[in-house]
Amino acid sequence: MPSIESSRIAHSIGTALDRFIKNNQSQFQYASGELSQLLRDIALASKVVNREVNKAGLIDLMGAVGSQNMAGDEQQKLDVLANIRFTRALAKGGEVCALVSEESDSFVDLNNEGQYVIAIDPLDGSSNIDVNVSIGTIFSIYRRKSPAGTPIQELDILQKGSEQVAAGYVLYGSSTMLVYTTGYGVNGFTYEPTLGEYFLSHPNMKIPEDGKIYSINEGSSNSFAQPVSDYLKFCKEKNYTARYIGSLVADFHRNLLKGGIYIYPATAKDPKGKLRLMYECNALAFVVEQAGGKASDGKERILDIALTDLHQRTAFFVGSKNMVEKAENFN
Ligand code: AFP
Repeated sequence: MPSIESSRIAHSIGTALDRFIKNNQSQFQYASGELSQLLRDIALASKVVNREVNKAGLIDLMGAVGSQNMAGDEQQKLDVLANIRFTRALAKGGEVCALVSEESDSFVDLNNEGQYVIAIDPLDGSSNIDVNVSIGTIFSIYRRKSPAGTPIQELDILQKGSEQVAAGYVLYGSSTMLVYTTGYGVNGFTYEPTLGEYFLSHPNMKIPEDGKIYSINEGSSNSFAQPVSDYLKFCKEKNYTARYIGSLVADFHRNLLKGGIYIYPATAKDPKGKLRLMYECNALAFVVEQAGGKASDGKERILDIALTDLHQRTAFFVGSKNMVEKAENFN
C-alpha cells in the first residue's frame, strides 16, 4: 500500500499557465510575445484580486462604496479595488494601449505604444460578494487598428466581438479558475494557492452539445417576450433543471462544464437586456463558440453585433448549441 505522500508524488502537478502560454505562443498570428505577456499580466492581477476576495469579510471590503458605476449599478468596494488592480497591471505591462471597463465612463487611453485594447468587467456579480457567492472577472482582447503611438480612435475601441484575439474569465469560486481562448480552443487553469500558480486542469474544454440545465432570472418572467416564456414552458415540460446563481461567470462556467443554457432576455426594466456586450457577452460568446457552443441575442450571433456604445446592452442566450438553437426557434 503506497503512502499518501508517494502516491501524490506519482502524479505530476501539471503544466503551469506560464509554461502553457509560452508553449502555445507560436499559434498566435502576431507571435511577438506581447499577447503572452498580457495574459500573464491578467493572471497576476487576478491573483491579487483573488487574495482580496478571499479576505473580504475580514478587512471591511464587503458592502457598497456608495457610488454607482456607468451602468447604474451600485459600486462595491471590491469592484473599485479590482478595477484598480487590473488597470495598474495592464498599464504597467505596456502591451495595452486602451482599456474599457465596466467601472469607467469612457475608455482609458494609456498613452503608450501598446498594440492591444482590452475590455474588462473587473468584478462581475459583485452584489454576491456580501453573501460569499462566486464572482468573476471577464476580459476581451482586441488588436488596435490605428498605428501604435497615435491617439486612440473609436475604430480601435468599438470592434465587433468577432475581432477579439483572445478572451476569457476568472472565476473566484470554491477554487479559482482562469479560462481563456486565443481562438485555438478553450483551456482552463486552476489556481494552486500554496504555489501561487495557475495549473492546466481543464485542457481543450468542450461544452456538451445538449444539456438539461436552464439558467434565467424567472423573477422577471411577467415581462418576458412570448418566445422566451414559451421556451421556458418547454424546459419545464422536459423536466429540465433550473439553476441560477445571479453571477454570470459562475452560471456560464457551470453550464460550460455540464451543458445548459443561460438566458438574460429583454425585460421591462432592461428593454435591451441587462448585460453589456463589450465586456460581458462578447468574451463569453468567443469562449463558448471555441468550446463548440453558441451565443446569440435570440436571433443574431453575439460576435456579429455592431458596437455603437461602450456600455451597450444586449439580450444574451448562451450555452449548449442545441439548446440555444431550440430557444431561438421559438422566435
Ligand atoms: P452585479 O455585478 O451588479 O452583481 O451584476 C451581475 C450581472 O451583471 C451578472 O453577473 C448576472 O448574471 C446578472 O447581473 C444578474 O442579474 P439579475 O439579478 O437581474 O438576475
